[in-house]
Amino acid sequence: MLIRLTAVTHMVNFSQRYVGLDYTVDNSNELTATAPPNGRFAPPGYYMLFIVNSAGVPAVASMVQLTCGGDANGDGSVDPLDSGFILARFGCPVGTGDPSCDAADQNGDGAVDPLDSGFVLARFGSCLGGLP
Ligand SMILES: [Ca+2]
Ligand SMILES: [Ca+2]
Repeated sequence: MLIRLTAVTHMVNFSQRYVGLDYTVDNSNELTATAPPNGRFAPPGYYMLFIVNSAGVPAVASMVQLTCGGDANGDGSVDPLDSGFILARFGCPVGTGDPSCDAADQNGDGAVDPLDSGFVLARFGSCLGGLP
């Protein structure tokens, strides 16, 4: 399960969120959890990732950061600004330590090219917060 890191203001916690995760365990007892399908289930940000045993006892949480597929410029939403970010980086070398080039490779194929803009266009609005 994921529990979002939150902030309380005026005695109300507006960003409180618990997200159950689907998971599988293979023959070597390796557990693989599936991330929420989009930002409506779990908005981008930092979460505590807990594994809970059959008695309901949680392990010590690991901190994880959920990012939004298509959010190339990292502002928390997928919109035309992300396409512009990618367009400005066409041909940018990926995997050489330049974080803006790595972020622009949205489809993860190792190159920053028009396919990355198409990836983002198909996801406009996919990282909006709120209930599913
Ligand atoms: Ca964005
Ligand atoms: Ca790419």
